Formats: sequence, C-alpha cells, structure tokens
Amino acid sequence: MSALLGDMEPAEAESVYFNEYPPPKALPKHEALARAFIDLHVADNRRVVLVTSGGTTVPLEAQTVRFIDNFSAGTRGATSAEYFLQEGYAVIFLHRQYSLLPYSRHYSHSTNCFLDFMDEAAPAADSPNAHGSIQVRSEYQDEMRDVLRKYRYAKQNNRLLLLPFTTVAEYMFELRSLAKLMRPLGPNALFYLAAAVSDFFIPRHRMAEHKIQSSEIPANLENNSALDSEEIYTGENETQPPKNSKKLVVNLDPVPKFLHRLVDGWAPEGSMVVSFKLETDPSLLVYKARTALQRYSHHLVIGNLLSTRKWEVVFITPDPPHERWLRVPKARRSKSISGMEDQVGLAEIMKGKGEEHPSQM
Ligand code: 9Z3
Repeated sequence: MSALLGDMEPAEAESVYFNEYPPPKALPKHEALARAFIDLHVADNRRVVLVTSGGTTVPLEAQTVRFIDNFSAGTRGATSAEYFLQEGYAVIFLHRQYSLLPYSRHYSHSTNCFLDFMDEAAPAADSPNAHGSIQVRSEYQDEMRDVLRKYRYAKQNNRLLLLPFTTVAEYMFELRSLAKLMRPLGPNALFYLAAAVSDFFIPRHRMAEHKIQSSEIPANLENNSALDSEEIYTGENETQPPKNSKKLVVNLDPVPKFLHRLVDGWAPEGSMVVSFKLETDPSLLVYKARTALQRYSHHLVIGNLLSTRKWEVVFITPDPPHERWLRVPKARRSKSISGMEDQVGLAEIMKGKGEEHPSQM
C-alpha cells in the first residue's frame, strides 16, 4: 500500500499529489486570464483578493458518474466578494461551477427565482394584441438597480474574474497556480479561503476508470468494469467483500493539507491568508480553528457552525483578543430578500484589520 500523503512532509506531498493528476484542461486558459487580470491591477497598485467559494467534489470514477460532494452553496464566498469589491479590491473568484456568484446570487437561488421579480407590462392601448414588455416589478426596482449598477461597475472596470472548478484536484491546481501568479502583488495580495474543501479523496491510482457496477458483469466483459479496481472495495480491515456483494465500500485517503504550502511557498511574501473552519459540533469549533491557526501560521481563521453560519462566526487571531465572536443581531437576520446583511460583520472586521496588516491598508 502506498504511503499516505498526510504522513509526508508538505513539499513531498505536493510533488506526489500534483504528479499523480493531469492538470485540469482549463488551467492554461485560467492562468492566461489571471495573469492579464493581475498585471492590470499590479500596474494600478490595487489590492487583489483570491476568494474561494463553494464545495469541491471527490469523484469515485475517472469517467465520473458518482462523486462525493462537500456542503456549500457559495453564499459566503459570493457575498464576501461583493464587499471586497465595494472596498476597492479586485476579486479573483475561484468557485465551484454553478454555485452562487457575486451579484447574480441575489436572483439565482432556487428560493429567489429571478422570474418572481418580473412582470409583463400591459400592451399599449392602441395595439391590444401586441406583447407587453418585460419589466422588473416596482417593489424590487430599487434593490435590483443597486445590484445591477455594482455588477456593471465591476464588469466594466475589470474588477472581477470568475474561474470555476469542480473536483478537489482541480481546486488544488487552480489554487497553486493562482497563488504563484499573484506573487508580483506582494502585500497587496489577500487569500480568503471560504471554499469547503474535501478532507478525503480516492487517489488516482486507486480510482475505477468506468462507472462502478452494482450488479454482476459476465466474466468476458469484466476487464472493462470497475470490478477490476479491487481497492475501491476494500473495507476497514482491507478485506474484500464477496464478489456478488451489493455493497460498495469506499476507502478514502486524507487530502494533503495544502494550506501549509500556500502560506510557506506559493503565496507572495507579505500577503495575508484568511481560512475558514466549518464544524457541526459547537464544542470543537474554537479548538479546531485555533489548531489550524497554529499549524499553518497564517493570519486569521474564521470559524462557523453549519447551523448558525449565517449570523454567527468566530474570529481566531494570533494576536489579542485571540477569539472574537461576531453576531448579526436577531432583528437584522432576514430583513432583505437578498440576505445582503449576512456578512455585514465580516466586512466591517475585514476593514478594521487595516492597521494590523499592510495588505489591508
Ligand atoms: C466555510 O466554513 C464557509 O463559511 C461555508 C459557507 C462553507 C460554511 P455557504 O457557501 O457556506 O455560505 O453555504 N468553509 C469551510 C472551509 C474549509 O473547508 N476549510 C478547510 C478546513 O477547515 C481548510 S481551508 O480544513
């Protein structure tokens, strides 16, 4: 059995991991777009934040039919990106494909369908059979105008670069490339890692090529099926379930913790790194967030619980006060249809960090 990446030194784990996977097809295109975007903002001495958002997937098959997903709608990332843009940052938005995006998120969530904001105006009186024009309903005009203006501003001024990923391997490749490309930004670079990154994966050499079969395959066809991939079926004791078993036992390895490499190797000197910690057990949150800060020696861990993440977060910092809770007051929790107020506390704090870190000045 090959050594676990989690047991290796971070630099060795990096080379083993990245050598096992072919780079994502879109990587060269994304790198070219990012290079041009970063050059533009280096020339203008503008701060650039890489916001990661949405969940990564872990495919069970190389030609993927099934995959394990990580929870995240992309609300945190997309909302925070809007606030960074408002504060004058240029934003590279590395997001899970089809998850929420800055600005359009106000109208694209399934409980907030954009069609509910529209109406068909009455046709002109002199041509009653003509179609009426489509309009935004009067009660939504102000909010939509505001969102539209901000969106247009970001687009027209090249402040927002959208780059999608799906799998955890794609995310890793993109993160590494973008961090290295951001080096010319020096302390003007900020990393805001809100994406929910898989902790476990199936290494490429153990992954089934084809769709894993749930029923027996005739022996003469078997070599083309996932039944060849014995290790997929290995359980806790490495025992093989009987051939006719309907069980699928998946054996996952830990994903190497690349935050180490980001902080120590890939990211520009003097840049700021903010990571998120998601837990469901309240008694673990602060401990886990503190441990992450100590382990990776970066600047800020924002802890949140799945059930309260929309209105309560904890900031864990290397300097006093070390632990600071931010809560959206009850009265402001669901005031607007777009949920804009979700991240007000975060934006305020991020602004306030200015005196403490050069990338925030
Ligand atoms: C978070 O904790 C995000 O705040 C949420 C946002 C995923 C909860 P939504 O997108 O949810 O608004 O629905 N992200 C988790 C970050 C994460 O997975 N961190 C890794 C870890 O804790 C390392 S960077 O190990």
